[in-house]
Amino acid sequence: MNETLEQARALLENARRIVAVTGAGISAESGVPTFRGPEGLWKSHRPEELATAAAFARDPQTVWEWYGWRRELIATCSPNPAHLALARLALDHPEVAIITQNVDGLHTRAATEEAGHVDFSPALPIELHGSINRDRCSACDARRPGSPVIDVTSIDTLPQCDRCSALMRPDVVWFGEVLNEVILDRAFRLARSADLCLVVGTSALVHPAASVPLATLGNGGKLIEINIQETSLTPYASAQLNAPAGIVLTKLIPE
Ligand code: BV8
Ligand code: ZN
Repeated sequence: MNETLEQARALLENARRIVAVTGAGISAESGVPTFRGPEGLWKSHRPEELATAAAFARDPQTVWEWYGWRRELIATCSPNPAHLALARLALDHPEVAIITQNVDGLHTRAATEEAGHVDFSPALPIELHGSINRDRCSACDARRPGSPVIDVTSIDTLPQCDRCSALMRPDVVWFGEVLNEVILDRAFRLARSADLCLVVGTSALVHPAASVPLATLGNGGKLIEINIQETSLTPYASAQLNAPAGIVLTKLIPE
């Protein structure tokens, strides 16, 4: 891997504009289960049963039970060296954007750890799929920080909107739901204008997020893939670093 690491280092040093596109794999070393890995979340659950608006309408208690469990688990996890390395890169290099599919908030916490508590920092991510730590009203557009513990004993004990009393839901994008247009447009614009895309810890299966790295390629940019497995993006990568993100990114972006 050393030769590839050298290649990746050279690409990073020469890059003018960099986007990092991350998936659940970047949080694996923090203890957040991925979706499709051997111990993945989907193994014990079925996406169509849980991560859809129809499932929530049919059985909000079960959907909230799953998100409540994930929220409590994520609260015990911390950013790992991979998140911190990307935050360092974004703070040290003038043109870096972190675009994440993850809803765990660990990039945001890494930005705060690396740069202190600021309202804006180049290390803050664009969250394509929302945030598990925020609640959104299922009827009006009220949002609020998510409650740490969800009482799922009955419909009446589930989180309700302070404004219109409708059920609150996790502020994430479910399958079959469109992504926020402004966020998606910004992600594609940044990817198109980048000359290097770092793709970290994603199976590249979920669209439209999986197409963001292709926007860099489509404009003549290069790809570095960091993943413990091959994906559909691997053939397009100028360097494929086949090892855990925490190890690779710390070598690539030393403290
Ligand atoms: C949309 C938030 C327009 C919720 C998520 C039929 C009907 C409707 C839609 C579709 C359809 N068929 C296809 C679609 C489109 C669908 C889609 O892409 N489906 C896929 C499964 C085929 N997309 C959508 O529905 C999107 N909306 O298209 O709207 C529309 C509307 C109506 C009809 C048609 C179209 C919305 C998608 C957003 C879904 N929400 N999350 C929640 O989290 O609960 S997606 C979910 O999967 C996560 O956000 C996650 O980020 C995402 C992708 O997964 P990955 O991050 O890649 O994670 P995964 O576990 O898969 O892989 C981990 C990787 O890490 C692996 O490669 C592994 O090797 C690697 N790894 C592990 N450890 C490490 C590591 N790498 C490095 N180091 C390590 N240590
Ligand atoms: Zn409401």
